[in-house]
Amino acid sequence: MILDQIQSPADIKSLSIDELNLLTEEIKVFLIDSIEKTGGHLSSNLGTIELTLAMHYVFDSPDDTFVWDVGHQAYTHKVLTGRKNMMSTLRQKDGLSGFTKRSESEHDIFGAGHSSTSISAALGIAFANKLNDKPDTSIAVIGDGALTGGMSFEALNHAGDTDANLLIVLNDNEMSISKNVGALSKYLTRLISGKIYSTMKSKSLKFLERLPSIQKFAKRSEEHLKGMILPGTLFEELGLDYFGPIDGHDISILIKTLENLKNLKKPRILHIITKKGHGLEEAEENPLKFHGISPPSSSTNNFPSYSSVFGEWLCNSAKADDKVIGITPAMSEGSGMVEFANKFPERFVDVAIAEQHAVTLAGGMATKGLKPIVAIYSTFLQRGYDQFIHDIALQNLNVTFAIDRAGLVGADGATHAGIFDLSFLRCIPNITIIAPSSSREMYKALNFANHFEGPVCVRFPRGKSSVEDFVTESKFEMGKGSIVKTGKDISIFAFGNMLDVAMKASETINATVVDMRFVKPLDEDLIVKIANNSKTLISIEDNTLYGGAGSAINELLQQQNIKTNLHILGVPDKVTEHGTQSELYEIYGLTPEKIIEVSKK
Ligand SMILES: Cc1ncc(C[n+]2csc(CCOP(=O)(O)OP(=O)(O)O)c2C)c(N)n1
Repeated sequence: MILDQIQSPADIKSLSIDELNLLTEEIKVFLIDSIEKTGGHLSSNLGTIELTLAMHYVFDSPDDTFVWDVGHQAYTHKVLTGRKNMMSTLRQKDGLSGFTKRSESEHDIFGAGHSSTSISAALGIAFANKLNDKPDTSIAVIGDGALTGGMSFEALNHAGDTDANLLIVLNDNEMSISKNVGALSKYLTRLISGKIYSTMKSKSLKFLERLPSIQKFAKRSEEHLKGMILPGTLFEELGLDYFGPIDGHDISILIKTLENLKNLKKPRILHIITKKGHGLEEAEENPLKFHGISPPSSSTNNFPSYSSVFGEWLCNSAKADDKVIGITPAMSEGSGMVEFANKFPERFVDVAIAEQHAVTLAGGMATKGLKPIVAIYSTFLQRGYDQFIHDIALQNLNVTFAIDRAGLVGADGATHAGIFDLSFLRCIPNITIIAPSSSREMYKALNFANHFEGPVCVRFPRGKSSVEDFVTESKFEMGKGSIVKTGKDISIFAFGNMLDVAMKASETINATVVDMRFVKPLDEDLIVKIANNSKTLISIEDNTLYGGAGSAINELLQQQNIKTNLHILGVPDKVTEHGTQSELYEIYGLTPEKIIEVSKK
């Protein structure tokens, strides 16, 4: 096997094209086998094997730098840069990250997980190279999905106005997680189908002559002619030289093209066409299913996931009220919205990977009496923070945020952890925040939110409820928590799914357990009453300790001058790891055992 002899990118430089083609096949088999066991982004990685080989063949990493957008398609890069033997640990505790990570390898120049950052980062690197007098090429690899994110446009706008030695490889497979959407995506499709002709600039014409013939996608004379009456590509208008489209699975063409592009030292973009799931029939046919696959199931109960209960609620609400609109930034499957999209296509809005826009769009809709529900992962809401404050909260607009994947998410690790939302939302005026303790409670919370005038966030975790429901008051009342169990001396204020953890602890210790339901406004009366009658208070939340729900209780007790023994459990101020969700809860002490230990102290 050739693959067994590859320890570093240097080892592929002497291979022939035939050997590289063989190596492509070997890597494909290796990745399929490996990802089936570990889980991970299968179809995206099957689409980038040839590109990665060609890039490492032509360029010299780590001097030439590769910035992989999102970083989910960089498995072949990991394999070629000395991490093959660790691929069996992918996305597991103490194992390789599922994304690029600086601490993992000198070849991972920039960490990722969130999309649309690659052009900015690569441009920054190109600037540094220039200042340091380095001839190295800075390369961003970005998918057509990630290109829809606002940051990409900001970076293109800047890059085109520089002379940076920046190469952008646009990996176009016409898919985001689901089918890519939007006008830009349609534009790229028109580019591929040749309906738009490039107005090649004089330098680029010379370049064209050196390209393999398949590259000459339009005859020069025709090119000139069209150039006079048709605009150049969008990218050229923005000041970048545009090349392509070329077949991103043809290693020989890729190498020849990249070799040519290596010598051009200005902002340039190479458009390659790939197929998600390439070479694996099932994945080619259903790239969505194989975008991210889970390791062999370890599911524990039959309860529906929070996301699917959200989807059910959305359908029911939309049926009852024609003002209800569901908005997703490119995450309709993950957010449980597929059925809603099918049943209410005119009220389903996928804005592509555009979280900022999703938030402000909802604000606009709310001014005209619509009831937008923004379904968004906690970690991706970070992208829309100013919009959340400026466009929703300050104007007190009637928007519901269904914040999925809150808390520790597991294998995706730190970049995807939803552990900051309570802190970054709590400090904003006009905001109501609910953390339901089960998926049934979430259903009730969403009903409450939908009938409330003003912005409401309902934040819930990844996966399933550990219990179907705790019997608490059936209706949500503004700012009211609910005592689930009455005990002695110790009282536990539980937020969201941490109620289950508290209840389990209460089987060992004699404690009062409160389902707080609201993080903002807090049930102040209840907290004060309980604080005055307990020796020890414990609060527990799956959010960072800093500025979260426990901090809110602490602030209240301070304001009321109540001197008590409050212990706050939450995620410590650290970059969190990846692993299973339960491993992470264990590591960060969000367990019944930890509550018992604390209460004994
Ligand atoms: C800011 C942000 N929003 C959403 C996501 C979730 N996400 C991960 S990959 C992906 C699709 C990316 O599509 P593309 O860039 O075309 O890459 P492909 O997988 O098709 O190769 C999405 C939406 C993310 N990582 N970051």
